[in-house]
Amino acid sequence: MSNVKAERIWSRLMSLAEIGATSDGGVTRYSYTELEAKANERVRSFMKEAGLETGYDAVGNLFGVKKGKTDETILVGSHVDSVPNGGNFDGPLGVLAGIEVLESLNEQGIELSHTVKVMAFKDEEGSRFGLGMIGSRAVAGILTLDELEMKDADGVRIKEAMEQQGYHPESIAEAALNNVRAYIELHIEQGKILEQAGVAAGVVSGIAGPCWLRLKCTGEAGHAGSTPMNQRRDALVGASLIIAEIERIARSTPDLVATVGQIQVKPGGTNVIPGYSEWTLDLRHVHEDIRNQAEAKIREAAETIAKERQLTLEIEELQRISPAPCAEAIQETIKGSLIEEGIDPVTLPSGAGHDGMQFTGKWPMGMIFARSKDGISHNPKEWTSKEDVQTATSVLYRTLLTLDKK
Ligand code: HGY
Ligand code: MN
Ligand code: MN
Ligand code: MN
Repeated sequence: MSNVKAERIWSRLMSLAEIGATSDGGVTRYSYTELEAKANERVRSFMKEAGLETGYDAVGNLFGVKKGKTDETILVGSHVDSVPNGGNFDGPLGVLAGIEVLESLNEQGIELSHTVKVMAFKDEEGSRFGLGMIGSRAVAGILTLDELEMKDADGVRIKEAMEQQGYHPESIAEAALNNVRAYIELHIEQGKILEQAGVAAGVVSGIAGPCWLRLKCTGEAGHAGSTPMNQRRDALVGASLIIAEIERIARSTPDLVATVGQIQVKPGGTNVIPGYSEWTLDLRHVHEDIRNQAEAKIREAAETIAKERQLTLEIEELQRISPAPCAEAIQETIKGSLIEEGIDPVTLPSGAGHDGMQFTGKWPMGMIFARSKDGISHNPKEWTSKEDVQTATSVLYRTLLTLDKK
């Protein structure tokens, strides 16, 4: 029995949901804002209740530590930032479950060989600046000063936002960790596989790699009434034709997913032919070569359409992360934990990106998924039952104890 208490996780989840709550029960919590700082301080209070040593690293990743007999560290983590009007489980469940596991061990007076550090990584979602996983990149020692030049919708650069929150861009290298044994993350599945399999939790085989682009079309604004159709350089029509091609290419490539999540049109008058359009593309696949081939086809189609429509096209790369395999040994450990919990192990890929991707090649990474109701996520209707929270957290507890013995 793991002795973890879902009730405690649940009340903390609901408490955290108050910070950045939206009118329809969702949450909007962007990185390096006062709101996120408030959320981090609330999580920090939970870490203190759990008897952990707490602090923030050089980029503002919040951490809570349970000292072990050795300094070799097992990292457990996730994030508390969100997408716009997201759900209340995506990220917080993993952080709060990690705290609960350590609190339960402390309550039982169980000492571990390894030191365990539970972390709330900064800006996993990339919602504000377009660069995701800022905190875990810094922990992996791969965050660059160039990346801190990326701007939010108000033109505020990441480095300025960091400074506003009291962090120093020039010291980001200090956040890099070493002497790490492994990283494990509990996260909601955000899909329907576990629900269809009828199980509360599962083990992740690997994480699909996202490539984010921003495409910009420039044509010519004009009068909607007096400009014949064959004399227009309509930037929205250009965007629409390109997006239709993206959809066609994605639907004809098995397991590829392509999403246009944001689009802007200027000047935006009803009677004005759009002279400018820009939109984002989120392209993913568990195999990098298939993703890259699809990207090449999309780029070619976009250039052809822009030429035909006498538009200028600019394509900006926002982020490109390679797909990340989960360590076989940790997958086996998680399967063992699932069996101890009386669950037939279901192994599944993650279409969603996660902080653990940044640790590929650094230390072994593994993920546990908790069942998502109707597979909904990035949506206020995102939901995982308290019973499933109990089960998934017990699987995390067992996995940590087994890893600690290795
Ligand atoms: O975009 C993602 O896959 C994750 O939610 N950051
Ligand atoms: Mn997410
Ligand atoms: Mn997430
Ligand atoms: Mn060890």
